[in-house]
Amino acid sequence: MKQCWRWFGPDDSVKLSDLHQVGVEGIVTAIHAIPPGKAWGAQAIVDRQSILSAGGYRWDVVESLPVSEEIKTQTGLMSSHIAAYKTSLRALAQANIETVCYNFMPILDWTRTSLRAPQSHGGAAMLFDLTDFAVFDLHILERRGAAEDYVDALRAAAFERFSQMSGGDKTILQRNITAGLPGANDSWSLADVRRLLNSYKGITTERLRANLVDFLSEVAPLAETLGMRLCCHPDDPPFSLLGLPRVMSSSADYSAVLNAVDLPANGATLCTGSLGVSPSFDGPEFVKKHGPRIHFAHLRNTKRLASLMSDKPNFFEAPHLDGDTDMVGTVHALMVEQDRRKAEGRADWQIPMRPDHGQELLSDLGGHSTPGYPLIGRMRGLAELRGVMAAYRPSLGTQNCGEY
Ligand code: DNO
Repeated sequence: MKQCWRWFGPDDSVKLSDLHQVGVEGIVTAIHAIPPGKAWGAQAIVDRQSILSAGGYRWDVVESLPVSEEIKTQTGLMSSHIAAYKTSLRALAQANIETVCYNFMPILDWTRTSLRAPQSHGGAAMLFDLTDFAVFDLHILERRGAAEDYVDALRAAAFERFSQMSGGDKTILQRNITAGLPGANDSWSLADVRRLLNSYKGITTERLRANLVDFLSEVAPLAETLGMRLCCHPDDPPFSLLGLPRVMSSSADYSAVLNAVDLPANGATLCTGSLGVSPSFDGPEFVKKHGPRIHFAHLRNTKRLASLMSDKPNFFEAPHLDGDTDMVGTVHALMVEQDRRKAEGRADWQIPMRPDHGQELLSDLGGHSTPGYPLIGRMRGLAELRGVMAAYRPSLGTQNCGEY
């Protein structure tokens, strides 16, 4: 697999030139300053490429080309936003960038309640705690109807915790959940969240899935003609929050959407960390089922912890090889899939991967790095994953695959 790294652009505290020491082979980035719904211009893309090439890299994967809320809800300026999306795809193709990651999560991208939970080894990790989330939902956002989404014991625990929180604690919790994380479409105030929640009234899971399929029916045929690959990132976490529908939380969800627009350009981002929070996720099985359509892999691990509702576990971001996901088996399955593609003569046999997130370790500590994206923690993750890749030998055939 191509060992890539997410880089947030010139303001990223990690320097491109340092990444050669980490063993990074390719870059995943986006033009974060352009808001969802607006087209990416050719010049902005070329400017970013020049910065990358000065640092000795090429732009391997776009993450993300964000889908606007209007496209997800099919309201307002949807048509012009779809036109802008197509313009961006054409401009990216013109610049020889072929892989584009996006997600279809309503309102919030990835959601955590703590960005730096202390770990017993001395480092820190991101964490999702359902009781904290309920505190936010019931007592800070005060969402209408929220109480129905939580069992009695959880409501009581949330009330108890809220009564003991200081003003500062509440602000931090609110910021962790709504302030928009790197890679999120935007950062929202409480009023924004309430307004956006309103725009999802009446949007059921079926309706959101239909809206995703409508969007893909517009953009995937174009991507196919341009020789590009779109890859949908799963819901993170893979269960409903704030009463919103979720449509990319399981292997079955991927089957539905990949089959509905059955083109190679309509593909998946396999994020083992997001999908792996669900006890039903089986990484190697996911690869066996969707392998030919996996265009990008986010490799990270999570560890479930008991919450007061079994369908919505608490979890924290574990070291890359240590969580609930069978990482070695999943990487092996991805390597087998690459061999299958090579045998088939596919030009895109090599799957770009990145060590997704990392714990904050050693000099990462102190809160100076982007939450989830510290240098040392991700470097450890990439080193471990590289070891797994290097240990792979094709189970069939005699050739050593050499390139991994
Ligand atoms: C979090 C990321 C997500 C991802 C988007 C893709 O670290 O994996 O923010 O970039 O969901 O659209």
